[in-house]
Amino acid sequence: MKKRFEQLLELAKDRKVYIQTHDYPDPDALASAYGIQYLLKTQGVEAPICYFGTVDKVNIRMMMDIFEIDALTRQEMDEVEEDSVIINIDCQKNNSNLTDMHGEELVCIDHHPWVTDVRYDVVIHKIVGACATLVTQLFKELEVPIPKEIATALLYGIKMDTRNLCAGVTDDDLEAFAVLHHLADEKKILRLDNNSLQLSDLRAYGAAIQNIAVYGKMGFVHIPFDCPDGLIASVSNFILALDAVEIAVVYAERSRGLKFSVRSELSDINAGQLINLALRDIGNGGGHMTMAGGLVFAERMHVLGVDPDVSVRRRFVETFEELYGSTEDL
Ligand SMILES: [Mn+2]
Repeated sequence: MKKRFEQLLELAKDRKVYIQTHDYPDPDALASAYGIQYLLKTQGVEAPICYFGTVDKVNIRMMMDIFEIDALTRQEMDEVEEDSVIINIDCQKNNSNLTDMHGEELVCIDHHPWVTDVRYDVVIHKIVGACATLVTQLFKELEVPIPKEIATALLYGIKMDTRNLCAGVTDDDLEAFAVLHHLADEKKILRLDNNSLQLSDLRAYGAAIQNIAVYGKMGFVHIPFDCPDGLIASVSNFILALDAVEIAVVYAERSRGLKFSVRSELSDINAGQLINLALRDIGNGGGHMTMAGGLVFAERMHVLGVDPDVSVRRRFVETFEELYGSTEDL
């Protein structure tokens, strides 16, 4: 890891460097970007954080305020020079949730299953619960002390991406958690934890309560308006809390297509594979065993016919049966 970070510094010589998270970044993506930004700064490299999409979730906005995380404006992103070095963090190029920006994507730091065929010059990748875990390991290997603010953000990133160390957590995450736990500001973590919902989010939860359809142990929710990725994921977790639902499929309208979040709490059901196959000819999808996301492209929406909800449910049920047998046996 240390060597790869040195390669990254080599790339950064005489070139501008930018840290790009996926669109609509979540706490793990922002915390990881914030940590890498600090690490680079200790080596004399200034690297602004940038992302497409907006941050509308209240806890993420609060996170940016508390830690004074700055991101480039859209206009500043448009002015990025083509020979700049882009670090993709918590995502990979060609992911449906990563808009292409100016500059060369030469570095990737990510914890999701490797799906891209893009050849990065430097890759720091391991499948763990949170990208913040990899960033914490980088601090340790480089023997750079982790400031309190950074430790707090990274800890929050790990908590959020592993649902409080309950989902997709690995030994690496637990080790990182133990390191950060001693350094972090507990009051700030509590403040962030206790303010994750805003009034406008209730519309999406309302849609979930009204529209939920359960097939076997699969719960489907169509949120009939555009909403941020983070909120779709929260609604997904929300319906997963129902005892009748073991697999959550939640989707919202996005640029005339559909944006998906899938959650599985059954250890033998792979959420990433499920969505990847269910949307194979109309969009894309992928992710972890327990959490995944995807997109139905606007230009392929017509394939879903007059009743897209029925088609979506049929696709997931059929894919499920193809992979695991009857949904009744769940
Ligand atoms: Mn992540």
